[in-house]
Amino acid sequence: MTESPFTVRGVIEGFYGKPWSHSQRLDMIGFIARHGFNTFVYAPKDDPLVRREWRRPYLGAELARLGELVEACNSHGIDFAYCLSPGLSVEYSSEADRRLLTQKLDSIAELGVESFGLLLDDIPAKLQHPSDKAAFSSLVEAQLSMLNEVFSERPASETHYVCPTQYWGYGDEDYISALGRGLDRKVRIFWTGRAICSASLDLADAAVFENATGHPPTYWDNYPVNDVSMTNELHIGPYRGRAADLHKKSLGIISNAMELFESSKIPIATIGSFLADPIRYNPESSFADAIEEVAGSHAQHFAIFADNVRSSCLSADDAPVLQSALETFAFESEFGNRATAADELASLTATMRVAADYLRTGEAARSALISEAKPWLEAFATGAEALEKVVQLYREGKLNGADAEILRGYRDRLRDLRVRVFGDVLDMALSDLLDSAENAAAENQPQSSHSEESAS
Ligand code: LTM
Repeated sequence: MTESPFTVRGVIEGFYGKPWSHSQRLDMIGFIARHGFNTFVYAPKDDPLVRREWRRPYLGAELARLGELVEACNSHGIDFAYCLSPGLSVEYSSEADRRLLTQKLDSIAELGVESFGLLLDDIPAKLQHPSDKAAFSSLVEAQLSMLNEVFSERPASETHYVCPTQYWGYGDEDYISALGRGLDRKVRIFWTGRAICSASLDLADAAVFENATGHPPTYWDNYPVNDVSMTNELHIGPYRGRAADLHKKSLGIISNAMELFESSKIPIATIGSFLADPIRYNPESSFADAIEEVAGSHAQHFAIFADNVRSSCLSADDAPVLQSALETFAFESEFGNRATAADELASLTATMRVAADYLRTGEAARSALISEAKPWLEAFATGAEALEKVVQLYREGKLNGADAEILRGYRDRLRDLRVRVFGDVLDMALSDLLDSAENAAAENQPQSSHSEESAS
């Protein structure tokens, strides 16, 4: 295996939602080590000791569990980075708060941790405490004063990360430029790219960031995370849209995972393949390999399901195989061989139905990966049933008749399920069929009532 060109190859538990369990974290550390990563960043937004109650120290069992994570990382050659998010309540100018930050980092350093992050994302963008307003002229000045004092007192051998308050954009905005210029060059600055969840990351943007801040970006890549407004999407699709030469202007990539632990492993495995060899990385073959590994004996059926839940900011194709079958059907039924127009769609639909039935019963349904995906799987099963109905109505010559109204029920049920499966593909196809049926019905209406009206 050739050596990865990326210095930092990580996964961050940095999502909003129920934090992973201790055993899941241990499992993930082994998993990412097998996939060539070298960093695990501990930053669960809803671990109270990380954010809301950042001043409270780890004690007893909580401290011991962190120690076990550090040991697991050490034994797998993974750097464990511990992060604190004090920004909701910190008084930047307060000596007492700075001391508490130092003490908390010290207590974790005693476990053998040598990498720390101070995260200032998703916090008030203005100074809040009167003392801070009196002491500083801007947020960035306050943050630099605190960060520089805390970091300067730490051992030179430690690695330090900072997540800025403005962590996405063009990379040369006033705030991020001042923050970067004010931090020691060794500090690694997180950046998510042009957007919170960026469709692409490229060398030109990385260069803008580096020129403005004096630091190459360390990408906090918000994929596959699906928290907050993305909870209706299951981000299991492969990694895409990251330039193969990104390592030339960035330190590396740290992928923010989903609360859905097993599902996260599929895209994370593809991210591992990209980081290991970005030039030869092939999203589709990496995706197939990842499904094979994570879904195990259920992989064949899971792959059919997974192909229809690709929607994310990284993917323009929602359900590529279904999209193509529906396009063939639409064309052939109008301009081609009407007798065989539905054959491809029928065979795909049958495969989908078998997969849905298999994944929703027995041992498959009980597996952690598949039970996590249950809401999406239910929608997938409903969609497969809707497509079977389309094929049946077509073959019976009823697709343009009153019977097509049944499709409205399926479409509305899928909308009510509020999870994104098939992207827009199935909804648009069902809506088109309903429109065509309505138009056909209108054309077939006898003209009599109309002519009676005009006659009177
Ligand atoms: O992205 C960053 C730096 N912070 C938060 C994450 O914790 C969150 O998981 C993602 C996705 O919603 N967005 C954020 O703003």
